[in-house]
Amino acid sequence: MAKSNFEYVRDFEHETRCLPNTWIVVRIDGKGFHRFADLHDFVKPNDTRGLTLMARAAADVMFEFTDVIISFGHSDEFSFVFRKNTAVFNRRAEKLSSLVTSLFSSSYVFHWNDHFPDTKLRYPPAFDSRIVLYPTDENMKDYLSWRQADVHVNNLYNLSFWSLVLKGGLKPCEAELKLRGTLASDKNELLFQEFGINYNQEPPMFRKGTTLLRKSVDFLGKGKRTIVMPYYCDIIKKDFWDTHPELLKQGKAGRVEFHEGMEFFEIKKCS
Ligand code: DGT
Ligand code: MG
Ligand code: MG
Repeated sequence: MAKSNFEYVRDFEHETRCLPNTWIVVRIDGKGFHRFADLHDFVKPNDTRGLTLMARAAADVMFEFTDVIISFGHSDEFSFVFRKNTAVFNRRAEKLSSLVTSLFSSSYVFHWNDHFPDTKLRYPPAFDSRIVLYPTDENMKDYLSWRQADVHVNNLYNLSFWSLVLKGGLKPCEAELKLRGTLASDKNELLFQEFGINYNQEPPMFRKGTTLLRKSVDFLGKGKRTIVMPYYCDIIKKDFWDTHPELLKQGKAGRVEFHEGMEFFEIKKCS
């Protein structure tokens, strides 16, 4: 086929391939979610509806990208870890990052009404994204540990701050001043002494963030299905990786037994 005179402009296109044999992490984060959460009356400091909606959108990303072996999120962010040997889109960074982000954003809007039936979505939310490559298993595990440690630090601070403001009647600047320079133990003590809150009894979803894993489950003889299961557990300790050995082996989805009340996500399409 004859080429047009304009064909040369293709030479200006540039693509970045993620290095082979490295864990690919795509992290998305809500743009201006401080304002978004306020405008949509999110419960402070943690809104279960918003956090579950984030997990729902992340599960859709995992259904589309089956090479994502684990994802982890809290607040307005989610990290997706692609297996080291993934060949999806020839490991093209822009393709991966942009598709994960746009699918996440559209799924967030698609499922909004299920989670906020009484709240009109006031404007289309947006998410940014970045890609980071980790060469060793240890680096990748440390990355996830870093994100989970962040949940702990932020959640303890936010719970203390909002308890002082909403229950203690302090102005935000007074609460900030009171918490300045305090250690984790001081905040635990303050929560318990002033508000009767035992931090360790706060919902695990708030304290530990949400970890999503792909699992294969036999629905009581009705056949095996692949689901995405949320876990609200410690992912820093070795125990987590021992319990889910398929992750580091880059193997197939691990099996779980079905039980009543089990929490999981399945692909949802409009009928
Ligand atoms: P950015 O990411 O630089 O565009 O700015 P933000 O405003 O998204 O800041 P970021 O990502 O550092 O912090 C997340 C914000 O989202 C934080 O201000 C609190 C808000 N947020 C996230 N989840 C919840 C929630 O469950 N409840 C409430 N009230 N706010 C939340
Ligand atoms: Mg943000
Ligand atoms: Mg954030």
